[in-house]
Amino acid sequence: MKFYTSFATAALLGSAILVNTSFAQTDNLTTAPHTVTIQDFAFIPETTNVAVGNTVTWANGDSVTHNVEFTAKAPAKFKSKDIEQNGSASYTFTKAGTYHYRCSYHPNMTGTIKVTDNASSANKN
Ligand SMILES: [Cu+2]
Repeated sequence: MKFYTSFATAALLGSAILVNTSFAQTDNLTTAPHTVTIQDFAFIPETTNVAVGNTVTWANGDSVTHNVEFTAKAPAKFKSKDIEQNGSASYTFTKAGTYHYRCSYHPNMTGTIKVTDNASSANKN
């Protein structure tokens, strides 16, 4: 019996680690900081799912200056300051919806933030 319990605990721990790994890859863990990395003229990940109230930080790993500007159809207006190498800018989402954005200096650099009303639907992807 004792052996069985230990085995079950180990199995649970194992699946918890697997779950955490998949969250990290899809950036869906709403309690984690949401960071979009700017690298090689691209936003990585291209799409990030968050919940209302979450903050997304864009961190620039390029040597070139970039920024983040929501497109006209986004539920809110935002244009970041210039983000220089190793710099970052953040935005806290207060309205649900789909936010397409781009770097206004390099309009082919695009990304999306999907904001849902609550944490449980954000986790559904
Ligand atoms: Cu840019």
